[in-house]
Amino acid sequence: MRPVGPERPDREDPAVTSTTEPAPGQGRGEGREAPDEDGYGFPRPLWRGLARLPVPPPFSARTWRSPLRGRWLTSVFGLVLLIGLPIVIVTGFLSWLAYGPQFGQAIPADVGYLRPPPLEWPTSPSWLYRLTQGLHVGLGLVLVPVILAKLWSVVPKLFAWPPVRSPAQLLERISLLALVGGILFELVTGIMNIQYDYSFGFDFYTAHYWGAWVFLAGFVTHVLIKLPVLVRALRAGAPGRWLHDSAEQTVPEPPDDEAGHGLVATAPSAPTMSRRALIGTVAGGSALVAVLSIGRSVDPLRPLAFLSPRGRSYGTGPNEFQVNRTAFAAGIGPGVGDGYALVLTGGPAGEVRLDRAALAAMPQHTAVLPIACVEGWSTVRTWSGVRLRDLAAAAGVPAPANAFVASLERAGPFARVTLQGNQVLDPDSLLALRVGDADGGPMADLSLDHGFPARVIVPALPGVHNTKWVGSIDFRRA
Ligand SMILES: Nc1nc2c(c(=O)[nH]1)N[C@H]1C(S)=C(S)[C@@H](COP(=O)(O)O)O[C@H]1N2
Ligand SMILES: [Mo]
Repeated sequence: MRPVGPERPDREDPAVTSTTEPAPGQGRGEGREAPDEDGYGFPRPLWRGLARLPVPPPFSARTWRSPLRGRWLTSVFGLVLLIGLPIVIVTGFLSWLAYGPQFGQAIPADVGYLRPPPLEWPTSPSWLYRLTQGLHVGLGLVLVPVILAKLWSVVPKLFAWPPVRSPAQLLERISLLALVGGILFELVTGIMNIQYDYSFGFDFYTAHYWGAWVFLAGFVTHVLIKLPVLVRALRAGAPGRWLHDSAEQTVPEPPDDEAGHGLVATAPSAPTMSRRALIGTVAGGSALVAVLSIGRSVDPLRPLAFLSPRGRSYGTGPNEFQVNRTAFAAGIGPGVGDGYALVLTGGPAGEVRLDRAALAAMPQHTAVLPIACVEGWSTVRTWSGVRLRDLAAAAGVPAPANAFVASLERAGPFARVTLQGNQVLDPDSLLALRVGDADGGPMADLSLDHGFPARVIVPALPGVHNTKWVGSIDFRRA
């Protein structure tokens, strides 16, 4: 191991070696930069004056001594996030769109000018929402170690002194507030939501939606400013032979051009870990999160889903799959089937009532469809029941513009839904009465927890809108 003393960085660093060492107690920045390349803008005397102030750690450049930090390392993590985060962002906004903003049922409902273009959420492919929302939650979780590593790699900049060096840089630093604050807020609220922890006391959907715009603004600004830096750093290549260097052989990156304000330590300590080990640890963390999360969406791997909330309800037999809101929680008792009759309205003849025998006597259709919750879990089941379009015809509205479905559940935010016309008319859209596994196993009546006597199941529809314990459907013309 090479001894690397704080007062004698053993590398060619013109910014340090060409000037005198700061006396003890003197602030960072003092005398470190070549006079005309210090990056100070208007009003220059102010920033230079600030730079001369003695500052304590962590604002002193000597606080941050990891020899691994530098533009190359930050750019490696940055590249992963540059590819991954746009997928998380886009799938997040798609989830908002999939909730049906045209019916005011996206959350938040009123988004003013930030209203994405109206879009009829498709019913095909049936796994569309399963994919987009699985990516949103799954990739969001997998990127957590990378985000933490990226933040670690740039933390000296958080404490750069002076905090600002020009008006343009002030704007950049404000965008960093949106970037870092935004991503941490989105991660914390998103993770709490999939853990069913609502202790933050505000509406999750609303906060997560607006937080996403704040983050997006910071992200776009940051990419515009930093993309050239990232490309240059990656082109320049890694210091040393990063894949082969041991900790002892690991050398610091060449100094950044922002002497005293950059990522490379001005007084690096001896390496305790190689770059390969650091990147491998972060990748391993992401892989571990992936392994512990995949069971949320892949049924045979469900026992691996250690990151899912424990102690959630499951059914038995053909009904053995995740229960989001139990019948008990929804105030639905075992007597719900007694005297049950589905009420259809909207047609010229007025109300049509169908009891269970009448529903069972109609043509039964079977479809293998996923149920995919906004919280990221999903499962594929075989469902059978009456086509929604057959019910529309029975009500006397064969081509409805949309349909309003109401559950027997009284309260509850998800006790009702408006379905688009294409969602009512898809041949696989069902009022399901029975369910089985995805592989053609035996079928059984829906359990009480899964929506007995009847529930909605529509291809590509967010899980939340597959209403359980359906009491009535109103088919609406234009
Ligand atoms: N009436 C009613 N239907 C509901 C809900 C509800 O709270 N009330 N929850 C929805 C949500 S959020 C999901 S993900 C699915 C889950 O269906 P499952 O519990 O049968 O798996 O049901 C949906 N249907
Ligand atoms: Mo859900």
